Amino acid sequence: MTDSGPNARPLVSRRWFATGAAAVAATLPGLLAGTPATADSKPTAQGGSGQERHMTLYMEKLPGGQLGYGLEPGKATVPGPLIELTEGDTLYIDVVNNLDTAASLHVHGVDYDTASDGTAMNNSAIEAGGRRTYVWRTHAPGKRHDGTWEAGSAGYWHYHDHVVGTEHGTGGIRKGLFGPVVVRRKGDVLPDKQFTVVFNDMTINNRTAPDTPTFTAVRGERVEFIVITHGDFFHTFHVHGHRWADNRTGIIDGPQDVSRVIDTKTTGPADSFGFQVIAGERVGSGAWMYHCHVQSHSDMGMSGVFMVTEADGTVTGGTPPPMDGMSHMPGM
Ligand SMILES: [Cu+2]
Repeated sequence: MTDSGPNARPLVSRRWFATGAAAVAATLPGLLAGTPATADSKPTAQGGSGQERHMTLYMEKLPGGQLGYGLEPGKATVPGPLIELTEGDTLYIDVVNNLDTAASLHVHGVDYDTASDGTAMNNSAIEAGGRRTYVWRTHAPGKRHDGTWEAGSAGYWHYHDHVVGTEHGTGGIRKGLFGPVVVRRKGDVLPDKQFTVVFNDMTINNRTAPDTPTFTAVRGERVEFIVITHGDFFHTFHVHGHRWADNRTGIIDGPQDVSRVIDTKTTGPADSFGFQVIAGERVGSGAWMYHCHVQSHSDMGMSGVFMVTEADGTVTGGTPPPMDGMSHMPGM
């Protein structure tokens, strides 16, 4: 499949983003800020002022015994839709359970009370055919009364069922009831494209090669990978030709930033992380492999393609042309 599939979901999340001022700001930063947008300027996350948002999520059966979350009836996907927030936002999610079994929505990383926990233990699951509103809150970093700092909600997180199969949602997760969450800090750089990779047992997004997602980007585009792991195994996410900083965003603050720069990251069940890279930066266009680097896992199909093309759709392969706007960098 190509990125017209579920992993083209940035468009979906942008669309519901677009119901609030944040999306307009994200689309037209220069206009709103009163400064002209230049080739070098990138949209950044706005909001963070306590916006309230609403969305509806449907839990549905998919072909092949899979289950999924979707934004419309009949449109469920594996993984489910990307949900994006900016620190300070509150999200009300009206979840419709169109399954023939109880199921739920449980989230990592954001603030919620037990009524939005999504487990049978505290009576926050949804019976078959029912619906329930879950409330996710987020906050910016701040100083506590004792002078210590409290971390903000920003990060790469995820949601999943916690009911189907066992009280831990083992069956629901195995069949596809999971999806990505990105919480941004005000001012974070926004990507041009977003790709979600879920290592679920011995699959990527419940598929194995050659049916794993092909992610496509034009050289120079800012691309965001969101990586989530589920199931019983530990994996090592690796993407060829690209590297990132092992910090909250994957981007370094400057030449003195001590963040470790990596191109492989070990990840275990319920872990999530993400990062942004520039597609083809210093390496050019072409077919770049991404995969689990546990050798037996990649051999069993945990592998896919990050396809970087030139703007006209061609691929240079071999010698990359210089990146636009990089000629001022030392060493170029
Ligand atoms: Cu693996």
